[in-house]
Amino acid sequence: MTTSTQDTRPSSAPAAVELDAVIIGAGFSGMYMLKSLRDKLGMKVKVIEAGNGVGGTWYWNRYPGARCDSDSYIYCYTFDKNLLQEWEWSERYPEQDEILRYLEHCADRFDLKPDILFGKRVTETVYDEKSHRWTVRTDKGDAISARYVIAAVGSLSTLNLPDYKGLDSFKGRAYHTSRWPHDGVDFTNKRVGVIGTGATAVQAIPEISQQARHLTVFQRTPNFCVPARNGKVDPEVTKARKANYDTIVDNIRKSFFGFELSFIPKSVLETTAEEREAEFDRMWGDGGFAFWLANYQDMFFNQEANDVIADYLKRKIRATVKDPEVAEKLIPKTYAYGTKRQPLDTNYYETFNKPNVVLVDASTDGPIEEITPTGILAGGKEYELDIIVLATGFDAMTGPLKDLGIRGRDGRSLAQEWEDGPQAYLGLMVAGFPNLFTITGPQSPSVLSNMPVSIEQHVEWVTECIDHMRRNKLATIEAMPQAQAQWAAHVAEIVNMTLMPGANSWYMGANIPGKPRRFLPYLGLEGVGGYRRKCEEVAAKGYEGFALSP
Ligand code: NA7
Repeated sequence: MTTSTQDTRPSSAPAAVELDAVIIGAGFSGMYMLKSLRDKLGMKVKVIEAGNGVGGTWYWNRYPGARCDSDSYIYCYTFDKNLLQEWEWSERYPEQDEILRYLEHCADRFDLKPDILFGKRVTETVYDEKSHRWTVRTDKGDAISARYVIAAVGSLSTLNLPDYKGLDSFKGRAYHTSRWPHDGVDFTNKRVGVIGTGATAVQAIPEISQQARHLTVFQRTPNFCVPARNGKVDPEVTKARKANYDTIVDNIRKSFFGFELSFIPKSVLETTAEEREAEFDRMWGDGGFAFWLANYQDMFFNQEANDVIADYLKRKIRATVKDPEVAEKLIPKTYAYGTKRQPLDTNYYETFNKPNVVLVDASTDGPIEEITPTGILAGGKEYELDIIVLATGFDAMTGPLKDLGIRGRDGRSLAQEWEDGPQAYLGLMVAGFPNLFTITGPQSPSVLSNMPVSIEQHVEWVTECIDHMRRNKLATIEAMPQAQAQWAAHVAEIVNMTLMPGANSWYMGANIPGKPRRFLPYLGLEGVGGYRRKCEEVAAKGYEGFALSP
């Protein structure tokens, strides 16, 4: 590879470096995409990465308590059998720094770093119809021309920074959880405010409360939390898993959500109180996503069934939180269980029993009105703070793609095309944007699955597709508008059979003011397994629904 990474010419008109493909992002997906295109297909490829290291999500999200909510033995690459055997995870759920170490190890093992341009943010991604090539420009003045662009930018990487009045006037320190200082934050003796109670805050709050002098939690919507039950994994279990990895990998690929989990195949309404209580106790005791993703099969479809399951969780909150008023504030009342992302907790509810922790709930105490030089004003009361932690989440799924300045045929902007919500055939390609692939993009299972499973599936599908193009001397592949519209209708039809649209979740785009209310990922009736089969069928039928041109 000879591409210069040090182009110092002015950003106005640099001569574009010619490559076969550009990958944007060096997280789980971008790293595997690079390995596949470069090593399997022998293509000239570079990755452009905004961070100064690999890791994506795990490079940026360094807040206290940051760890994965998927079990470590399946939160990893599965394409390399030796790697699966050799790597040892220290706990059931890997912590941020351990996952980052793993990804660093993979980058070195597969010699990826020489082909990654670090510390450069993509500002423009523009298609030229005459040459059938894309030009990708960065904030550092690079210009790369390539036949293919693969956006591997992650689904949760564009942060949601609420536009609070007075945020700039705050005299203490304020940090968003996904832009955490690399040398950490010292909370000793500090009065800390955490805004948000999503999956991130649920991990961070118990950790911060151990160090801070005082912690105020500003909650807009409470969540149903389930214990993670992290800890060391029995070495015998690990040994058995390693001996059985082929079957495990096959299982998760064919599964509903990319885990070794499946729904209980009956209605909760057909059970006796004793029977279901025993099942709930079992799932609660196991910890992890089982309560959410392997509960009774009607949980996502039937409000009455959902109420029965939610009641168990409400009882758990009331039994754990000593102050009944605080417990009531922590109990969700406005949406069905499971329709917002399930946070996994370690002592989250117990934290509210601590004398140094206060909960300020938007609906009962009043919402945040503004940030003052000395704290947060909410419900007419000022809470004095030294540090504010914004655990306010992301402009999920579409945000990272809209940030790339993508312009396709006729100069059409992807951001404008998606003004009323995203449309993408199979969540992989968008009509009018030839040779541009989106790994775990909107309208694919993506965030509704164990991410590495969906990432590997997309990377492998894209690699095969590009291989097909090259072998058949084809210049462009592009989603057909009709196939795309049918897919969007299918995505909507399925989700409308569930309770999911009723929640103000980031899945629905409801966390971002002005964002259209659309369900962003794809919840297939047969999960990631069925979706994988569909993608394979499309390819086997000569890329049905795509236009391929010589
Ligand atoms: P989430 O799940 O979007 O949580 C963000 C939290 O911040 C949530 O409680 C929000 O309340 C709250 N929030 C967002 N904007 C505001 C404003 N303007 N005022 C007050 N409160 C606000 O993000 P996370 O980082 O926790 O998790 C994201 C995903 O990362 C997670 O699901 C995993 O997949 C990994 P809301 O519920 O919207 O009312």
